[in-house]
Amino acid sequence: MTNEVANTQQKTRAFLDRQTHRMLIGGQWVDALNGERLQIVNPADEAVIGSIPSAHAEDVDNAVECAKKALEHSVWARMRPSTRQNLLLELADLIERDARVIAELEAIDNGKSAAIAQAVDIGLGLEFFRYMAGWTTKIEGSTLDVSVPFAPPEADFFAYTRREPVGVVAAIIPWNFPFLMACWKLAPALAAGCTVVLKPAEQTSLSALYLGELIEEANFPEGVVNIVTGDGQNAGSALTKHPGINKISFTGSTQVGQVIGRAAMDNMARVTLELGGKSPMIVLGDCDPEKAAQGAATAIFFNHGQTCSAGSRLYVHRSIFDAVVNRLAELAESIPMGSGLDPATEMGPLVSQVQLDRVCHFIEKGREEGARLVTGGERADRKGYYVKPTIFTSEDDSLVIAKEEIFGPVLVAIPFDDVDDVVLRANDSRYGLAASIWSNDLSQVQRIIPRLKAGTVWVNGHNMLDANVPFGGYKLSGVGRDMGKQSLDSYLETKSVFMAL
Ligand code: TXE
Repeated sequence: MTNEVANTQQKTRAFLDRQTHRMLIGGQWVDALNGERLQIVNPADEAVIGSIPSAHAEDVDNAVECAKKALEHSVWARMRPSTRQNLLLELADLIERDARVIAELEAIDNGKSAAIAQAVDIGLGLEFFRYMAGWTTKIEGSTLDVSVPFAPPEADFFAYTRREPVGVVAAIIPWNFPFLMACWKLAPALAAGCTVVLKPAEQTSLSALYLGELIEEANFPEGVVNIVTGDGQNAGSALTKHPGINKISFTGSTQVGQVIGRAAMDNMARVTLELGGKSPMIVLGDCDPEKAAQGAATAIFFNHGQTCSAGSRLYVHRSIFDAVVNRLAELAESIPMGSGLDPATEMGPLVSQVQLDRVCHFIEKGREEGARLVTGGERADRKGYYVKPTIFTSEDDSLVIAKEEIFGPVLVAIPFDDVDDVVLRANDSRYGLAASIWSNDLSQVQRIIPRLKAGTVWVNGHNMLDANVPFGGYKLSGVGRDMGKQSLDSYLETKSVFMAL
């Protein structure tokens, strides 16, 4: 047992002590049929702390089969909406009961602060289950007036629509918010009456497996939720190509999202894709530099920059540019860094060696491109995948570091003189996930909002989320929305019924 693991509460430790974890298919905890496993690495100390099954096509076949059976033949198929609602509420209560355990698993598996995860990731996740539980009893179609051509004039017709579960859902999620992303996909799918095969990211599967245990404890019928662990090439790819899948809900890189989108169309599976971003923050000249700096620090450094909506391009009016950047550098240098299990930690390690290399590569690129390094710019001098909070400045926003999603604690600050110009520059990106505007000049702000090509616009804040508010992207940031009623709708089909009276 590593020191990190020893440091956890009893329940967390008991879960981690199993080391050889299993996946959930049709109500059974199983290994991959070919026996292959993937190692689990704690990013805070690089120690191997166990393994998960590496699922391949045959395991995915089994999971899809079980999900299909549960959809068509189990009590789930005939369950009253109010019973489904109670199951979701029961699950939310169990998540709340074990919030600390789940948060510790996130800290050990992903590197994030357990305290922050408990408040944010787990808190938002369980709220989302409660929010979606409410919708289970409010799914409705419409009655429609119809005039059917060629029918005899005396004929009467009646038409209505029914909303029905889309079917078997493949949910493929990333490693940056492992538990929360599982909730974003599972809650609306289950509220709609679908069954699910969930594939967590191979780097961070523990909280999803723990959630599987809570799903069993809440007494969901077997096969309603199946959790298949494994990598993208084998497990993920088999799942997205499976003809038994009716909808794919994916959060991850744009590159994989494009592959999944194409595979989905082969089977006409419905898709929701929540992909990458390079979200701009626009700080107008009237903004208090202290407020802007605090806001920018949270926007980029929250979750170590591993957030799809991270404010990674900071446009500041030239009149306050130096004041904002200098204060931001002070804030960056004062962020307590360490293991996610340490209550003082605000920034933990990046999730993996791969992500560390990727972020360091971009930092190097920034230097080569001639951006000015204000602070950070290197790995922290300690074991684990830690990168110092890094700030570059540049006049030129065509640099690679100002265009590409880095997905780490790396910010590029860029001065601007003219509001019309900065809106064009903010939009000059292949992504369009989110943006924020910082100003008290609300007339100016209101004029900017419709012009920004982004799925979410925050004003005087960044990364604000609520269960009731849809989240998703324009352009290459994705298709469809997670959260809100719009998310529920994407797990429902519409059936039109005509009746001749
Ligand atoms: O993502 P992938 P990676 C971005 C971010 C990051 C980069 C790479 O820029 O640096 O992506 O991260 C599964 N068929 N985001 O490589 O590969 C995979 O197993 C089916 C932004 O980790 O997209 C995992 O479960 N599935 C993003 C999930 O896809 C496949 C969050 C995400 O992995 C697959 C994460 C395939 N062919 C990374 N290949 C965000 N929007 O928040 C992989 N997967």
